[in-house]
Amino acid sequence: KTKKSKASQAASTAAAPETPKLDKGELKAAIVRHLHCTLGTDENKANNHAWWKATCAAIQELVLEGLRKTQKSHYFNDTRAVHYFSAEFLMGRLLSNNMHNLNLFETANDALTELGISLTDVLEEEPDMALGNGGLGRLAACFIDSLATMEMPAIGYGIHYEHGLFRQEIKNGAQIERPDSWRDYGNPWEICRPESIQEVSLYGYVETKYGDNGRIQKEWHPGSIVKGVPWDIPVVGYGGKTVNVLRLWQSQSSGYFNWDVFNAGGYVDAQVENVQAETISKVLYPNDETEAGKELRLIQQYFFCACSLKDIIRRYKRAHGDDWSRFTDQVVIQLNDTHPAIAIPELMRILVDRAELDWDKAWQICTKTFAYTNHTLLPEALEKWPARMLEKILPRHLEIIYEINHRFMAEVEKKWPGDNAIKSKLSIIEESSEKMVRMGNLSVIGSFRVNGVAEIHSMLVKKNLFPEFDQLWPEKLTNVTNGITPRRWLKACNPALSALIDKKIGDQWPLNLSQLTELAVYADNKTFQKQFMKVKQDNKVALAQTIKELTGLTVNTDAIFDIQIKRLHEYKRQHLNLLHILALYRRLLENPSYDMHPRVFIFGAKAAPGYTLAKDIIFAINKVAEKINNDPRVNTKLQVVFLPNYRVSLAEKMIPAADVSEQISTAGKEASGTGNMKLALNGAVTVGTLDGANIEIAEEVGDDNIFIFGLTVDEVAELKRKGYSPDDYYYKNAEIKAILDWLETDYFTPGKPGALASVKHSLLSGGDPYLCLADFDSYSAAQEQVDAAYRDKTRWAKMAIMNTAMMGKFTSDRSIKDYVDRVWNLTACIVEN
Ligand code: GPW
Repeated sequence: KTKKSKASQAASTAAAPETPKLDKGELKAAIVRHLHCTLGTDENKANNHAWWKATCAAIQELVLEGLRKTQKSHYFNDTRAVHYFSAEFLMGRLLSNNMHNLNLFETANDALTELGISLTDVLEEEPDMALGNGGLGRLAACFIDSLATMEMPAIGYGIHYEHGLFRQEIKNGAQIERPDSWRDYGNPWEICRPESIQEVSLYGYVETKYGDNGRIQKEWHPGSIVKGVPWDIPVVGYGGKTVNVLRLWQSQSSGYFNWDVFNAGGYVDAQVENVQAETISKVLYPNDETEAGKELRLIQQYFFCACSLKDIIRRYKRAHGDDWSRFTDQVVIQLNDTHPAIAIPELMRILVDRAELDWDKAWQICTKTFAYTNHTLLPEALEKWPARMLEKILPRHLEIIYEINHRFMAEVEKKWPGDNAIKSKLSIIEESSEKMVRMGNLSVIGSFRVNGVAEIHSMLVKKNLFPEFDQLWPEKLTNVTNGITPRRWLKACNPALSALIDKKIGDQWPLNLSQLTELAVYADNKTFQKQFMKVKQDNKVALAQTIKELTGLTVNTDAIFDIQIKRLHEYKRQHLNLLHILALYRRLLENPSYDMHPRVFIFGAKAAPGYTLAKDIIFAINKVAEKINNDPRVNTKLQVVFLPNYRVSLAEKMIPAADVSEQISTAGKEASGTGNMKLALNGAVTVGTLDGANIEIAEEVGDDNIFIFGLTVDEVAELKRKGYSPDDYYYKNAEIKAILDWLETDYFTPGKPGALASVKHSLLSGGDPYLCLADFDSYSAAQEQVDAAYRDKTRWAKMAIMNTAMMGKFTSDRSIKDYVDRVWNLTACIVEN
């Protein structure tokens, strides 16, 4: 038994998880009852899918009880709430998460075991709720988990996509996209709320009228109207006390304009309009970090913002009537990137055109309501919409944006008289050949606070992206470093490590992750090292089994498991990892006794369907993998795995088994990263650049427990300023040259020379925009250090333990606390049980 440390005493104000609301017998009875009465089957006929649904239904009963109590508490206390607007919520599976948060996981496991059913198999039946692309969408999911856990009044608003992110298949090494159908057989968690349907206008024209008071009035005559149908997903906090909701909008034909057509015998024509309306929420755009400029995407954004604002205002009016004076006391809206930025002119339209507030009053309300999170500096990801497109779809909003801009330009003139360069830089309108509306500028101007997602990123937002805005409003720009929920990303996904930690420091760490520092005193303890590394080894064996099932490959579980999992993007540099793998392969061929510990390189990544080079890199990884894995000269030391269809539920299997975490983006390009935090929390050691949150991870774990390599942000800028030429590295570094030339032969693609050439060319004639060649030697050297460190078992165990021990900062509870203190000004609402 260990003594309680100061940290855990301080945390004891945070409530311990409640004793389960049901015992094993009661839960068993509830599951069987749902099998009979909800599923219409019985114990003998039911397959795992039916057992999954029945188990969900049994758990959902408790979830809904919590939801009802939470809503009652929030209503009676008239609480201020945060409204998290996000085009993406990457929730993953919910059953395991909800059971853990209700402290019913063990009970359910026992109950199902007695029924002769494996909980593990049942959990595998659940399709991932993949309504997001990557980090940005998963961050939203972690944040709503933390908000509920911390008992903050909060609601997530987004889109009820019929198809989430595509399912990836690999055929002959290449990515194929298949539609994701996550709710084809029903979703047991969601509740339709027809009583809260909203209508949204689109297209049409604006009429200018003169009111009785002589005021100019604008009236938008829409060309079409669609319905937004809300689906609520309960979000259970850890401990099960607060249950918030994620409200997702599904588009539906309003039938409003269709009646004439319909009655005139136009049954078929009316169906066409239905199809158009229902297209809005059909499918998630699969482009991560690229602005597509597509009309449907803008309509999606406006659709969910307009529905959500109407919903918020309806709820506000129910308590406060037409008195707008308390609106900003009750409502704060967080914009997850610029995707929901159209909410700013929409709120102005409601206040000015509908509520008939004067402009200044309305603007004051608006700029006290919105806060904006920036997640990238990549120019291709900064959203801009053609003014012509806005004019067509949202004519009144374009007028309002012009008015916001006009008034803002007057402010800029006051601050920098006569400086037209600054004006054209800060203007919401970009006066290029095609006039564009800059959603980033609109978001900064319309928000009271703007944050970046890691220290270095926020610094660059201030210094490079929005320096003049920072001068104009020195308090506005700030930092909130990202975080991850330790409930999903340690407790639920790594039960063996969680149990070991519980035994050492108690079971309160999921609520106060800084308590993990208490593990640091055992970092040199031989027994603890053995236990910790035994857990890692068992997790590697389990992942090896998954690899076998998914790819047919048998991997060496004594090898270093080296994992890179994230969307495929040049800036994330999966191809730098690949170059290094090719270097190892070549060294092994040239020198069969080349001294390296066996290593398995494991990738998971989806490429945007239209991103050719990203797909080429996936193809190259698969072709190189095929060759290496079948080459008996090297495959005892080197193996390469590409796991298809990377997603939240696969991440949960990979992360606990990682020895090495690859976080190798070009410095300055990865805003934060969150996979870096998940892997380190599970005892993986990072090989990383000084980019995003890697810098803060290095500060926490210390230089001895991380492998940092590569150019810094300043060095990258300096190299680009001087003029970077990848040819210099190609011609001066024989290994780089040999590897790149190898890619152009048919060695990896027999009979098809040049099949991998695009990867080479992107790094030479393509200019190597992300400096793979410049960082190659440094990366390769870092990997040699990894190899040496791993061979020293004691040293490695200590490093792994220290990574887990020092990750406390990166709980999303801390991120949420920062938002609460620095942005939202919320107070918790204790929900009575
Ligand atoms: F481009 N991120 C993402 F900024 O996953 F909008 N998708 C995106 O479209 C964007 C950002 C956007 C990621 C960042 O790349 C990552 O560094 C960060 O950790 C994550 O957002 C959450 O902040």
